[in-house]
Amino acid sequence: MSLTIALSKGRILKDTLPLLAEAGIELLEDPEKSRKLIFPTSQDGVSIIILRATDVPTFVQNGAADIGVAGKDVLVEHGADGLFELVDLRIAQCRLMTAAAVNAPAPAGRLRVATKFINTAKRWYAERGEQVELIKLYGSMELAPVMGLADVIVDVVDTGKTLKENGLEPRELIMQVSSRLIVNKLAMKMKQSQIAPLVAKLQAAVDARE
Ligand code: PRT
Ligand code: MG
Repeated sequence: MSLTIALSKGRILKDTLPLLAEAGIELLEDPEKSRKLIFPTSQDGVSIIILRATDVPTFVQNGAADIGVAGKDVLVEHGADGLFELVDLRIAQCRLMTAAAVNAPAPAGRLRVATKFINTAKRWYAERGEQVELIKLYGSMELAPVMGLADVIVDVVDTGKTLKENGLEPRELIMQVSSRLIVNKLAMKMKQSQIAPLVAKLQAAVDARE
């Protein structure tokens, strides 16, 4: 039986590979040094595909990948229909926050919020009864307040260095984020004999780190 695992380059790949290795799955080639997007592994029939972080839930949801690793920020924004979130891998930890220019006062009118997390931001401000104007961006969110495009941003923060270097400060915590192991619902049923042991091994590898 074949099994496809969806990962994204960068911190998720880097932090997931040691966990997969503990479950007996190792890459034969370094994806960071290759243009290929699909890689065989040390385990027969198990391959790893490399996607944009935000595309991982889409592939898993539709069964184009059986399993994936995605940040909670991405999962909440995308919605979790058709997939199970089975393990908190506790990797790629960060916080989803609002941020604004240092000491900037709240604007008189409607707050302008720039973010790539449109659904999450909309829900969060709605829960507060705040009517805001949402501005969809795909990257370099930090520039929006600096250039006067928005009053605040909603973005992921780790050390806070990027905010600081751009004259911004963190304001409100929206959620704590870590990466999760997600599994396609149908694959969970059809490939249970393959997936269940893998999930158990990954959970054990995570628990062993506490
Ligand atoms: O980069 P790309 O546009 O392809 O996609 P992406 O940014 O969504 O993916 P990637 O690989 O950068 O991040 C994947 C996941 O890692 C995210 O979905 C988060 O769950 C998690 N994660 C953990 C982070 C960070 N830490 C993080 N620091 N994702 C992004 N960042 C950004 C942050 O927004 C800032 O711009 O990294 C920059 C440095 O952060 P500071 O606070 O340390 O300066
Ligand atoms: Mg990035």
